[in-house]
Amino acid sequence: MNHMKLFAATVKWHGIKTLRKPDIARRAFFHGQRYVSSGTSEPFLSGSNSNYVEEMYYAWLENPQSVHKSWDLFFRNANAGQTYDPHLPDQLERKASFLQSHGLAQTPGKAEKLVEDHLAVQSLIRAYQIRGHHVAQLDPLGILDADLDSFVPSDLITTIDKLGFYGLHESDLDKVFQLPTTTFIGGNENSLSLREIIKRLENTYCQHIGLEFMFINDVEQCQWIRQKFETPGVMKFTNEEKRTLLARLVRSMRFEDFLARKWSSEKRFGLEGCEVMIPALKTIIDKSSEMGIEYVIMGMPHRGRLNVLANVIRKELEQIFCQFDPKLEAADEGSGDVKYHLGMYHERINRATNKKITLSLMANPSHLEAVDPVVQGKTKAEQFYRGDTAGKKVMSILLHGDAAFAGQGVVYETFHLSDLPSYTTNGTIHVVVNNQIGFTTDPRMARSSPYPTDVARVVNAPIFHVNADDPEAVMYVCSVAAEWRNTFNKDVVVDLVCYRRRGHNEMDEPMFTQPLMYKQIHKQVPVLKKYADKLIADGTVTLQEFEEEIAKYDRICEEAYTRSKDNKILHIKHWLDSPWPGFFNVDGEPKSMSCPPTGISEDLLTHIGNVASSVPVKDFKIHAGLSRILRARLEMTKNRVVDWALAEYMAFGSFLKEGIHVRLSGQDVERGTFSHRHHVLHDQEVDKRTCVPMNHLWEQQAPYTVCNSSLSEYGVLGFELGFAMASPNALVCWEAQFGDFHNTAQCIIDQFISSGQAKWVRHNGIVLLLPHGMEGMVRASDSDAHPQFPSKEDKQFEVSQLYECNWIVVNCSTPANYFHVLRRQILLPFRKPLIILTPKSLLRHPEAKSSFDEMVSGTTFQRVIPENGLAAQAPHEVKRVIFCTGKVYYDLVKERKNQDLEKQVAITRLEQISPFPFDLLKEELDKYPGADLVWCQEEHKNSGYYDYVKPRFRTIVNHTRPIWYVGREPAAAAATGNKNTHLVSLRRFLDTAFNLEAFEGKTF
Ligand SMILES: Cc1ncc(C[n+]2csc(CCOP(=O)(O)OP(=O)(O)O)c2C)c(N)n1
Ligand SMILES: [Mg+2]
Repeated sequence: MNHMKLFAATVKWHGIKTLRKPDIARRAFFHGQRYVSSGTSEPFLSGSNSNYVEEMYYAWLENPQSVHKSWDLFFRNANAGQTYDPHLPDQLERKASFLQSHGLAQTPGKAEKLVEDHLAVQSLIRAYQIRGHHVAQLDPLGILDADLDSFVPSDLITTIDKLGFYGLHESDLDKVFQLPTTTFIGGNENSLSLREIIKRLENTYCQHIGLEFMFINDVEQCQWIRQKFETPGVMKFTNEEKRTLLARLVRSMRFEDFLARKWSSEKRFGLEGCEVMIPALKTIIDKSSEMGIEYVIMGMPHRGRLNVLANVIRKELEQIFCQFDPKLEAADEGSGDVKYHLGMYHERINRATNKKITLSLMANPSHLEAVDPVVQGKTKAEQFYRGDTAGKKVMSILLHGDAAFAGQGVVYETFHLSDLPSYTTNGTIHVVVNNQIGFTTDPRMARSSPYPTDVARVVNAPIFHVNADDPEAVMYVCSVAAEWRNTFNKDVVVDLVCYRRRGHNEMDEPMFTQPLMYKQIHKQVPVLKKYADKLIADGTVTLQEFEEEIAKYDRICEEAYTRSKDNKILHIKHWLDSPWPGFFNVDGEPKSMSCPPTGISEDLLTHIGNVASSVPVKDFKIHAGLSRILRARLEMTKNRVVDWALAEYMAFGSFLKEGIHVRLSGQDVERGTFSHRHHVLHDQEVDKRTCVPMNHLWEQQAPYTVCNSSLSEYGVLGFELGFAMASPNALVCWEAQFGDFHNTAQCIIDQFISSGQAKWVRHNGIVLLLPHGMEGMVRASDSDAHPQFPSKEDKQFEVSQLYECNWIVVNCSTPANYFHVLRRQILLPFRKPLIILTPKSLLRHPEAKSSFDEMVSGTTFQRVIPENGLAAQAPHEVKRVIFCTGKVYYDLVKERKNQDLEKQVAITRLEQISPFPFDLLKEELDKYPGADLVWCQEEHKNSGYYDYVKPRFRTIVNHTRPIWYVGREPAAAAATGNKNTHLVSLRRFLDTAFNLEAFEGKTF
């Protein structure tokens, strides 16, 4: 950087002359060359030949068509286009042979030199475009290298001697060069002196903005960026714009000051050191609103969040201030959350454009970056419901901290969704608060990439680094970012290189760990003062006006503070980020506490079955194996039975008729991991021709989206959760490839799905399909523990219990029950996450079929499927009741038959695991008073449901009867990979299950 300044000074000292007139330019161009030909050594260019080429060149400059096309080509190549320097010798060779073939040259001469120098200048220009950002002055503190490296690229002209790299010399500085088409530094001029070229490149690429974009492999996009930043005078602001910027900085800064004054010992994760973020966001929003955006969905971490709520979203200040009152009582149920996690939704008029704009800040947990995919999913849904396929009305903005942006893998997973057809939000604007520290960790210890933003390069997103102490540069960059998104519908990153004035939070002492940095920070003049001084000095505002602006905002804060004291009750629902108008009653409660039967008419079942068995598009050739599958479906439909896949079809299809959108997303969901689903048919003869029969059910139907996702759980589950947030009238399902893999998305499950409603009073009806056999186990929640259970006369128990739990976990043993639980998900008067442990081998098990009779109108989901065979007919003689869930039921039934114990042993299936069906199980337990009670599971003791069901069964029997365990021993790994071991352990526990003496004499 110091080199840079030195060179700028040198250039100035030499004096910059812009040669405007074409004739002067031409003269300077030729007569100013370093290697002026000596007539003797260069016969071709000596005397009249030289004049001839010169004349031809001048003529070409006036009008390229006036010379022979071979000369046109030659001069054009010399002036433009050839930008890749390794080819330079090659190019020269070709030129030489060109000249030779025309009998014009033996040795390099004037024309050669002309070409050489032009190519050198082109390379130089390109060097700045690629590497200029490495020497840009990005750190407001002036002590750190934003790219973690103090190296100065050798091809940037930071000192005069660097010209030698290009075969140029100080004396060439005033020579004029034709500019290639890959630069816009000339503005209206086609040629500039080398001195001016370097100066303009420095201005564009090495001042307060560092541009990284040359890795983008689309020339049009590169040209667009070059034009936006290189064109002389682009960064001009009107006085009005400058005053608005100052006023916004006043608000940003005084808000933090106000909080610091009133609550000096409270954590608030203030924005000091990056106050410019508020005007930056406002510029993005203004500019986007101007271009037609109506809805902006934002996700952000802790830093500056309260300021964003106050000054960007415009949440009433008193609502924010009252949150600091420790005596504030919560009116809503649930645990609530800290103030810098809550979300917000606000519709208002954008003052800059006078257009309506809706802003939504998504609530998020502490887990940094976890909200990114959630924001994207919600944005996609809002675009989808508006038919905004190109993202012209709805967009997302994601804010990041530098350490988290570089460190958290979900950032990468989210970027990889950005260009997938069913996941793209048509461009996100990322804003990084790059305060060059993460808690107490220096960037050099926090990342291996030069910038915290390098992750964005994988999707060819341009990255605009900007010194946050230059508010005008920040505004310009933000406005270009908004235009970029609008033009190319691609992601873009704005990296606000700033500092953190205080510790990680206001209580932390940063001098413990970053003493030198903080010595500098303590000396740092706040950006507001710097900018105000500048505007006062150039007469844009007066000191008095500035002081009045400050006084005005301070007054606003004081008045709000006074009003905030009247707020004694906190309504978390006032902080909802995704309200569902009309779904709840005016108090935000469900409109009823009942759920209608979930069955559908026989006609509907038949119709859906027929479509599911067909290829509803003409001349479409499907695979022969698939034809067999479809024929089997048709057969089942005729026989009024369904397997798993068909039951799912029935549930999805029925919703589409009712106008409910269905979305199924996850790895390989279109076909289904186990090749059972086949929701997308592929033409065997026409590449990429596909058909989704589900979208051919009715003339008027809701659309069905089924989409194979990227190989990500964290990102994609977060995305679908966000999608499900946008509307209660959609069934949004995410399927894991195998259930076990859900745990790479554990953060979404724990922080959003399991606890989201408790923290943010926000409902969500997402469905998780987790193929489950021996492997994996979803963690059942404890929050549904129900110490008391009502008598079975309480008809509302089932629904109210669902309402009170945090999520629903089911493991269905029949296709019909799977159908019903999906249907119930939408027919309930509220939304609750649903986790379904879905089968693998049962998908094709001959016994795992259901009749239409179990699905027609009037039928419902069965939380418990009681024994209904011989044992149930004489319950008093039953010696044992085995309770189980899922696939093991079929193993147990087979074994019971083998051992001829159908009268002695009852087998009852627990289909809904959470909330626990206390009422129905009590009925079962009461029915078999003389039987011992067994819980049987195929999972290992420490990974199945035993620990969850045991205390609940005991509650039912009031601790008077034991519930014995039958299943595999505890194990560290979820499943064995050895078939024999698996079968031996299965045999062993089946033997125990039917050994009626197994527990005799044992105590509990
Ligand atoms: C996933 C996760 N890990 C760790 C933390 C703890 N934590 C909170 S803030 C923070 C530092 C974040 O640094 P940065 O992203 O640069 O943001 P800044 O605080 O500097 O604005 C850490 C490690 C967290 N909140 N989330
Ligand atoms: Mg940081």
